[in-house]
Amino acid sequence: MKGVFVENSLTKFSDWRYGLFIHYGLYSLLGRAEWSWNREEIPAEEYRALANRFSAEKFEAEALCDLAVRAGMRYVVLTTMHHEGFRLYDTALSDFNTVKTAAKRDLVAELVAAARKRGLKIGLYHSLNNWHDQPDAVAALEDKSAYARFMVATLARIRELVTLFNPIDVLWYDGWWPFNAEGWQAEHMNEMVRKIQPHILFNGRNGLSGDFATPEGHMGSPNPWRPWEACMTLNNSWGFHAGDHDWKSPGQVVDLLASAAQGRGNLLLNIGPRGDGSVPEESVKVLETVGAWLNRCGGEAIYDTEQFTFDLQQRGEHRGDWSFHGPFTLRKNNLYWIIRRWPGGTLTFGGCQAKVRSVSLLGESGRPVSFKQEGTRVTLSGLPDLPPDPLCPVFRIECDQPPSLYQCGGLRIPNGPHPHYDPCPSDIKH
Ligand code: FHN
Repeated sequence: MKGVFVENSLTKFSDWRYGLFIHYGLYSLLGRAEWSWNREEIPAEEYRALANRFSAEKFEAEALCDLAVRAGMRYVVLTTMHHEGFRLYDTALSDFNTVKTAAKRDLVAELVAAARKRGLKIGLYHSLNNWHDQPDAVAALEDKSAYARFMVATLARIRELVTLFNPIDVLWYDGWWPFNAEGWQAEHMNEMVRKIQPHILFNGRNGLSGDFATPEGHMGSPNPWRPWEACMTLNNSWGFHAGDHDWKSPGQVVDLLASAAQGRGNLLLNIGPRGDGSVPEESVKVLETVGAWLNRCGGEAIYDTEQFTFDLQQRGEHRGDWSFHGPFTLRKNNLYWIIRRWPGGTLTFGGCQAKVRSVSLLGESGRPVSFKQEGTRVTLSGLPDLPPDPLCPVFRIECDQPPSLYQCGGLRIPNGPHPHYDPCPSDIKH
């Protein structure tokens, strides 16, 4: 199927909203992120020898999936094999894997079982690029016979993966360079996989557009009517980096979630376990803090929302945040205001194209809030000087119809294709 979004019970993809991305491999032992073999030109034998001390003694699938649940996440995506070619599962195609080396464990099988036990959706990341096995993609690009052998091996790996782990929900392709869809035989690849798992979803990273767009490092998709999933690091590294302490704050993660909620997209937020499999405590703390907020008051504003973007200029960021206090999200007749900067006293927003019926503060108190509406201008009053939530207070603004917000300069995205509207400016690549 050419990138047709497969609608079935497994694939209400945008409802998943929030997932845990896990980058774990031999590179984790080095602590210099996942490209260190390539960037440092480490000799192949020296890199391969890492497998002899990759014991993964603190890799605990149950604890990782418990963390995902506490974080408020609904799915997990694990790297089964990154570009380094080291498989975290029991493959018959290579001994370069965690069962035949120091760990003596099938880490993918452990995680899939733990995820299923908790009702988490499961995505398996798999790199098409493979720096370990020969011929590699570079040789394949330069030599026809090498290309034929490379593709036989690549397709065999993909076929084995989706046969060993069946059913899963997403096959998360990565490492798509240097080939295009034709080079990867991507139509055949996807048809081969769908013969084994008809329900499975593909991201758009084997040269085809896949079932969902896959922005990386930024929120939002150029085509607002197609499912999308933004993958983001919690610091600046996918694989564990001992020197990267630049952790996003819980408030910044809330901004990312609000952006996903506004655009009916997903946030796939990454952790990079250390070489022994343990998870950096700072990343656990951020995930748990945001998870507690989702559970306390934020979940109603983040999950099961409708598309809501009213400023074309900010479309790429899906911010929909004209107020300087925090982003809005939308769910049926309710507007949600996530307050990231609490001024106290009163809060006002303009451009409200619906009649407000009531305003309440989400969370334990759930108390009603005084408000007045003058035309499209709404003012909430009687607010305490200090924010009533330790992370981000959230207001539910109940309206007489699905509200839209727009003001001078900001426009609503049409609810569907429009003869004069260009949803995908040519400067946006995917
Ligand atoms: O090269 C990889 C990178 O290491 C990381 O896995 C990201 C995650 O989306 N994908 C590729 C870069 O786009």
